[in-house]
Amino acid sequence: MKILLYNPDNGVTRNFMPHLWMFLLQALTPSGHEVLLVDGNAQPMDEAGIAQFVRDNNIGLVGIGAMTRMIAKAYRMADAVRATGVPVVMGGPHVTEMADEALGRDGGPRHADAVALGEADATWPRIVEDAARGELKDVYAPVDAFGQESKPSLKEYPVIPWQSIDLKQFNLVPKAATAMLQKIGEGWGSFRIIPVESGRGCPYGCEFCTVTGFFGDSIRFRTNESVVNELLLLKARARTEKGQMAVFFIDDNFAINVKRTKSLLRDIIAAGAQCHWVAQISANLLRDEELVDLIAASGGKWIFIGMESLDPVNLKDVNKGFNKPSEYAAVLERLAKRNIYAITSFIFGMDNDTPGVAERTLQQVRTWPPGLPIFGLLTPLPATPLYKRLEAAGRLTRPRHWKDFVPFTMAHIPLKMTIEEAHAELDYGWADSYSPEALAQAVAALDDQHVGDRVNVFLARLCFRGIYFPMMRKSSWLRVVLENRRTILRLLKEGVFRWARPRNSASQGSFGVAT
Ligand code: B12
Ligand code: SF4
Repeated sequence: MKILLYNPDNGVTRNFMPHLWMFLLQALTPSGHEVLLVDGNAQPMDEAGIAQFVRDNNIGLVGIGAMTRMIAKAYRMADAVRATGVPVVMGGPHVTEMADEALGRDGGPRHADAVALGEADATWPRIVEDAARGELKDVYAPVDAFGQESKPSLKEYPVIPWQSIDLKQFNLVPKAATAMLQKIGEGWGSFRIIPVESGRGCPYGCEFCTVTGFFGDSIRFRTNESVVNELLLLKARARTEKGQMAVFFIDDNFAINVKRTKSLLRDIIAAGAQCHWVAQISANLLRDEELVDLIAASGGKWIFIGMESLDPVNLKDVNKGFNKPSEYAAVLERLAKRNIYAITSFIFGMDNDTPGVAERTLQQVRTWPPGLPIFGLLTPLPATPLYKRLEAAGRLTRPRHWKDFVPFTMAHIPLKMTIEEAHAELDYGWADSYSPEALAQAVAALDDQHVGDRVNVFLARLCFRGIYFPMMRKSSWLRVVLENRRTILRLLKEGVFRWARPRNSASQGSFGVAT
């Protein structure tokens, strides 16, 4: 049987990174079946397009995974596939919480023939075999022989065959430039950010977050050896292709067990598996100097920190009181000293927020080493404690907000400002942080750094701008390039000048494979 795994696009920007679930399920598919992958963010498709693809490729089963944000599109695509007579199985965080919605048991239309609840590592092979026999069940739940929920230990993690997977759709280097860029240095013919997980689960239980409910509060880790081998495989592929790759450790909190993280990073270094990587780590765990040293030595370049708010009252409200805004600056300095940059994430529209919160936040951000500030709105995702609290208080204005999804639009009324005021704060945060002037300042603030590091920060800012400002078309990119031409020219001039004087340092400026 031929299987298509499909991830819908998010409608705002092309994702910079593919989704791990597709590769994982592909690796867990029983032999004898062929799996094709389509990520809508890299390979846009509409309803007619997916129906045609399914017919042209003689697909026998379609698996669709989606976050809440993409679920409306996912349902439309599922409907189009089912109309061709091919069954659809859906999985991921949204349908796990809203299985009745996907199965049409809540009074609405049915979108999926089957739903995989929770982690599907163990149920996927069963789903495939049932589908091949034409005996799909409605619901697949990961349970043990006694009917108790069971979670994969990750000690037996599948080997994802990165050396042979078709990754063309995920190359961030434009096709036209590939041949030329392959010849530069170790080669830049391809550049991909690859998702790798080293563990699952987070015990912190922040009120707005799906993770603790979905993956559980017990944390499970892969063996160091299996992670190291995966990095070596990825590095080997990049080398063979005369290209570059970076890794996104998608663990919710990569240093949740600091001792384990240090041991993994030491093993990465010992095996020569260093590569440039990104990970999410909460600020409280970055107090440890030795950990930060190891992050730098193993290739860590960007750390995503869920700061959420500078207001301790807000943080306490959402059960994130372990975040201490008073230590944010020190944490960022600690990273910056080692040429590691931070992606600092903030949420506006929290219950103690008042108009002006964006500027108050930015006043602090401007005093920090340059990084990537990003902003969102407090969003009641299904089944989270936040959703339940707001629902009980009668504060949800659009209880099924995902069905008529509008990006960056609140679904409840904050306590101390209106929804419109919260939207205006969000807009201000993005516009101020990603204007050509702000980008130029971020680059200038790193004047003492290698040009590669500054190019890294600049390119990352250009990409992150697309989280909020739609960047689906080439013309949008062209406009942004034009707006930022002065900074681009400055970096280009400096790059050419430095070409003649390559640095001898151990740290690498580019965001590619450290060799
Ligand atoms: C990496 C990541 C991202 C990446 C992008 C995704 C990518 N390219 O990988 C980035 C950083 C860009 C991102 C952004 C966002 N993210 Co995010 N992200 C994650 C993260 C940390 C890891 C995802 C992952 O790979 N997990 C590991 C894999 C193995 O797990 P999985 O995807 O759940 O898949 C398993 C099962 O769900 C199931 N499954 C999944 N799909 C399917 C499909 C089928 C057919 C089947 C059978 C099974 C199945 O099987 C898999 C194996 O067990 C998760 C949290 C988490 N730990 O999952 C949040 C998470 C998915 N993100 C979340 C959110 C909210 C966002 C944002 C909306 C945040 C924001 N406010 O802007 C944005 C929106 C993105 C966009 N614009 O498209 C939420 C989603 C909650 C929800 N109900 O939708 C999560 C769960 C985190 C949270 N705080 O709650 N994210
Ligand atoms: S620390 Fe991050 S992953 Fe853990 S519960 Fe809080 S927001 Fe979710």
